[in-house]
Amino acid sequence: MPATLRFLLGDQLSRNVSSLRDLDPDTDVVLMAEVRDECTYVGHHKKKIAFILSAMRHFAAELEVEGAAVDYRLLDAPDNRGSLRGELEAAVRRHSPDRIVVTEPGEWRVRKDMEEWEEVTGVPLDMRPDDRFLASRERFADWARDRKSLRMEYFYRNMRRETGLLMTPDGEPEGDRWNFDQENRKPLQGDEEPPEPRRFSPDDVTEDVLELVEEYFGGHFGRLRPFWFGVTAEQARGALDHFVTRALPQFGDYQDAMKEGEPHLFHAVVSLYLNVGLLDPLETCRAAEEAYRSGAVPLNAAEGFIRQILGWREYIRGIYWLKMPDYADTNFFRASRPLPSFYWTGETEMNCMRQCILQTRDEAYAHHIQRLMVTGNFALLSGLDPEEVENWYLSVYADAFEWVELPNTHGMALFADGGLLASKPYAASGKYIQRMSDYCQGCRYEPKQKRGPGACPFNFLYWDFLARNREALANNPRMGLVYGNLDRMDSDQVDEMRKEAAAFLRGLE
Ligand code: DLZ
Ligand code: SF4
Repeated sequence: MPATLRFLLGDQLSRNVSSLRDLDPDTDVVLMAEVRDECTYVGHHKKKIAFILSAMRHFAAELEVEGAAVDYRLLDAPDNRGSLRGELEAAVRRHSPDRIVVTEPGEWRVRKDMEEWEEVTGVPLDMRPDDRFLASRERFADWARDRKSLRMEYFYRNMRRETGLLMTPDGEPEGDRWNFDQENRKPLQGDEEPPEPRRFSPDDVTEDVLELVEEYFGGHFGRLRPFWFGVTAEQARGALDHFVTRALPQFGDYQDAMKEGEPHLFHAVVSLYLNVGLLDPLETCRAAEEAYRSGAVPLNAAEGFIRQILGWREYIRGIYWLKMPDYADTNFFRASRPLPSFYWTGETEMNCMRQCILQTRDEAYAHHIQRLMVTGNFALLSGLDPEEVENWYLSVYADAFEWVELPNTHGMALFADGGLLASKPYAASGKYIQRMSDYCQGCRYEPKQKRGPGACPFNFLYWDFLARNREALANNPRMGLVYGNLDRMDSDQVDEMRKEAAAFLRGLE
């Protein structure tokens, strides 16, 4: 019988993903391909490449145990074509399938390529919806239609109603409130003892991949070892359960806090598993809900965690597909400054930046506030080129795929979309970082000082950003207060800060 060729990508590692749902082990072939193009279209962090390739190998082995025929293409096979399309064409020649089945990919770039696959192979292509998400693209588009404001909060409430997560039997939100965001912003007191995330020792399969990554991608950013990510669905579930019992109770309070030497604090570190299909989003939310219902965790923790997955993650992905490809080209502030080299080396005297960058180098991880309010905030205030900043985020984080990275960086951090996602730019001075972290204690700069030697760059850059972009922002009702503050400042002082900012920004180049 002619075969069905099912081409599974490296971030689609779910047994019930749409392309595998009707898998017939007797007649079908599952194609999985390690390819150089996917490892290098941005210079991914070494840990990220190792994670994806090892997870792919483990997933292929599980399918084989099930009896499925897997045509698994190793990166270093002498005849590896180096691209998804090249590998598909070669597999079509090997298997002569009568149809190709795929799940639509998570990135526009790959989707455009995929749309040509039927023509280049001459084999009918069945591209199925990506059901690793709770809201389909159509469902999101329906929600967005005719809406003036696409704010996440309203979408999130719909998703709560639809799934019943944290809802009472009468259809009301648990605790009579939808959102406990105000209770997610405590700085650390100093005596907390954050648990470590669940770590896994590399098995032989992962060891092989680590050697491969060192050999082929040794020049990429990031430290490869120690490598401790889970690489199977079972390990990912173990990491989730570990988080729910150890860290979730305090996750709510300290979601936004930052501490030197504590890259993970009370965070789950499961986004990488969710984003390659090793964890199911609904199951992940249910685990947090159960912990709340059993009295093990407070509501602000369960709700804060569920909001990230059921609200934010789904919303961001909906926006990506609704607005691409034009979305990536917007540049509201016409920002064009090149990304400073310290984003790759960590060699800067700003301790907050240094800590967040070095941690990123070591762990391929930073939590949302480190990404948004430190490295992202600096990029916003300094007017860094959105495309360069986006490539950095897409490269350096193990959980980064364009569907999530682009709206998060372009819209949330850089406000490059002019306010589609955020009602105002997440611009902040050194005061915010001082309140939410202990970074300033180890810094050569003084977070309270706005100008003169030793002034925190986030301060003069903040006021310069506001003054520089007055025309673009002054009509934003949520900016009235800060522009009022700027206008009340002594104009000579403002001029001096702006001169310092200009000198500092020149120094970046
Ligand atoms: C990110 C990534 C990497 C590093 N390597 C591979 C690979 O070798 N083979 C593969 O099928 N997928 C890989 N991926 C994930 C793809 O880049 C991902 O499927 C697209 O970005 C679409 O989301
Ligand atoms: Fe960052 Fe300024 Fe604090 Fe230094 S003083 S850590 S630059 S916020």
